[in-house]
Amino acid sequence: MILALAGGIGGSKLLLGLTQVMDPAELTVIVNTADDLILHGLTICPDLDTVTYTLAGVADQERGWGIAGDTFNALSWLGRYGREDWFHLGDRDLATHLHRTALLREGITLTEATDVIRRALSVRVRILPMSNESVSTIVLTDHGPQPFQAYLVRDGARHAVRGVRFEGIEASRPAPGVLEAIETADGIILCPSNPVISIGPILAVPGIREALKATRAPIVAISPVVGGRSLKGPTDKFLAGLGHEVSALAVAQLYQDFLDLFIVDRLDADLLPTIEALPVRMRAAETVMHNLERKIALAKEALSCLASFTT
Ligand code: FO1
Repeated sequence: MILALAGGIGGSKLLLGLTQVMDPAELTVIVNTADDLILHGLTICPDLDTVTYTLAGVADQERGWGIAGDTFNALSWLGRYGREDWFHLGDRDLATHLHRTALLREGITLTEATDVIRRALSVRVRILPMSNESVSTIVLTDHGPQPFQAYLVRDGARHAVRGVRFEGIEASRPAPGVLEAIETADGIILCPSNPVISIGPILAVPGIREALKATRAPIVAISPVVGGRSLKGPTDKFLAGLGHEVSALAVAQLYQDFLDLFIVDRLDADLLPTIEALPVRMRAAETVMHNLERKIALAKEALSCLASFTT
């Protein structure tokens, strides 16, 4: 069993590659839920949905989020009613949020609702939210604290980041199956997701980081930073805002207490002595996943790194 930890867009690309080179039924993914929001009375889980839609083959590949070919008629009517319309919920996507919200109101947990949705979309990968308790990323900016999606989407990530807070994290518990998956995995992969606001909240759920330190499974991470820049999304802003250097090395340092091997892009191959001094083994590979071939190649690389610990 291979376990992956993922945020939304970057994580999904690697997960798609993994499903092409291994049995999807032997893959479990723990997904960040601290980006979740309640809007129009609906529980919206962007990272869970991005992972599920990608693995179901219905994701909008261009944008990275939402459903391919979706329309936005309901959203434009919400706008006419004076409701917030900055978060672009497509008509089909809205059906997912209506369904999930109804399931939660009927009394099932987020873990169960996630499973119902992924099965309905014929996804064979087991998808686990990091926690059933609500955790919300609050971005501390030079314009005051902002909920994550307001900072990113409504305000276009234009305010300087000074820090982050994960509201509700102390009272959260790993969702059922999460600690067992870490304990029993044959190998663990940290996807190239934002280390601060995608992987960070997963690691901050009480018990998860400790379980990663204790597991016998080898742990491999892939850098989301290439040549000192994040390819997509605001990883660079968050690293810099929290006082870290924007480099693959800084990402390796955030994981060094449990990490066995770090995959960096070939552009960062010169980091070898510094990363291996942490001490974390390092491999350089093509990490930019422009197309399906690249996703598959990187997935194979990650699996071969994991296999190197058992042979
Ligand atoms: N990202 C945007 O940049 N603009 C949007 O309007 C937007 C809407 C949206 C709707 C549903 C969904 O599942 C994701 C959506 N995202 C949107 C992506 C999301 O804000 C972030 O990419 C993730 O939360 C970061 O992992």
